[in-house]
Amino acid sequence: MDIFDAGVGRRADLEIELKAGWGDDATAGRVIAQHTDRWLVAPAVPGEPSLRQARGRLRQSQDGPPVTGDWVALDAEGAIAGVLSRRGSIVRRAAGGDGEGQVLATNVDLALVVESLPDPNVRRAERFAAIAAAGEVSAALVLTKSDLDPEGGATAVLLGASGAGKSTLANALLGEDRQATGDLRADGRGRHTTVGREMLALPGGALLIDTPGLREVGLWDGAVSAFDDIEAAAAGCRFADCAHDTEPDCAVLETIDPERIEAWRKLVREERRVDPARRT
Ligand SMILES: Nc1nc2c(ncn2[C@@H]2O[C@H](COP(=O)(O)OP(=O)(O)OP(=O)(O)O)[C@@H](O)[C@H]2O)c(=O)[nH]1
Ligand SMILES: [Mg+2]
Ligand SMILES: [Zn+2]
Repeated sequence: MDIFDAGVGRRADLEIELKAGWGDDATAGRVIAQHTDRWLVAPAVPGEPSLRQARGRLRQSQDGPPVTGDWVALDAEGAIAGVLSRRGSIVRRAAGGDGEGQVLATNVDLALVVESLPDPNVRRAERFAAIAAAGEVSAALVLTKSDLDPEGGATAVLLGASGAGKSTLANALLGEDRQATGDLRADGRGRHTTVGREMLALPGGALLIDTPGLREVGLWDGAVSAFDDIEAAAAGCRFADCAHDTEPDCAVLETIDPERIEAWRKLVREERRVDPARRT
């Protein structure tokens, strides 16, 4: 087995939970495969995974045996002594439906739900996404086999600040270094390397437009429509010209997250700077 760096998925408080639960002699490992009564465990530092056994009581515990993705505590003899708390699990209701769930994977941050073109099954994708959501895992939909879809080939556009890495990403998707990319300045920001807007044909059939980064996010009419919840809430304010600032009975202040209000204010200020006549 090759060296496997389980530390990539390591979380900050791992050691604290490990020592508190299993003592100073315990070490952490991550289950990277399950076999019957044996688990392939990678150490929390880069190293070679090895097959481990689990202590008997663990095999009967109510969380069930360790599963792929689990962080486990290894005791002084190198056996799995316990399973650390799970964050983000994909749980399938066991066949037969006796209510017991089967944990398919755990400690996952993102579920990639895969459907194939040209006929993705939307209902099924929704069920997979719901399973992910139930386990507190974010989900993204991946559509494969775009080559089989006569209507594949969407046109995408890269937007972002200069130096964000748009052209680097375009080159990665192209599979060749077509777009010039900028040297990183000491402050980590780019220097307006891309000067025109250019459409590129990606190997998968999609089109991608690379654009020069904007020094400040460009301002456009209607950007505030991304904040229509604020506009909707404003209908409930006592004063028709409420600035949602210090006014009494302000429905915006009462119902909208202050950080969101601040983001909206910032955008409105910027729109005014561009078009002083605008009073949204
Ligand atoms: N460390 C690191 N650097 C990256 C990554 N992606 C891009 N860069 C670097 O960021 C710098 C700017 O990348 P570009 O792709 O030219 O950025 P851009 O968004 O196209 O910039 P403009 O064309 O000026 O709008 C280059 O030095 C890249 O090598 C990344 O994932 N990691
Ligand atoms: Mg660029
Ligand atoms: Zn108000």
